[in-house]
Amino acid sequence: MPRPAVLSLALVLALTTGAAAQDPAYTLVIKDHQFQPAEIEMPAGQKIALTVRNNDSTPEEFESTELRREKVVAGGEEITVYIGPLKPGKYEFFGDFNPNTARGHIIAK
Ligand SMILES: [Cu+2]
Repeated sequence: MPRPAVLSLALVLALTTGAAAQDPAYTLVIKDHQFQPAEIEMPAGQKIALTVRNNDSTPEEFESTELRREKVVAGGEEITVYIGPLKPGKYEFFGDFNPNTARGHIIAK
């Protein structure tokens, strides 16, 4: 019966083309309303899982106009943001609740 084989192939394709555990993973930490590190280098042309951990007690919002991402991370919590695949270049991000101090950028190469 061909039907089960077709279904399992479709499942394998779904698992390998989505955001998966093998995506390169990076972590940003927020402390004292600043991002650490303030500069992250990432491979261009790949989907990236970026975890943003907030070690402050107050909420922050990870935001990037260039990456078109905006996500609140509560105090003491963490979020994961999927970005890319990116073209080589520099992408600014900031904390929308503390935009004067919480700033950084991604370098994709
Ligand atoms: Cu915002």
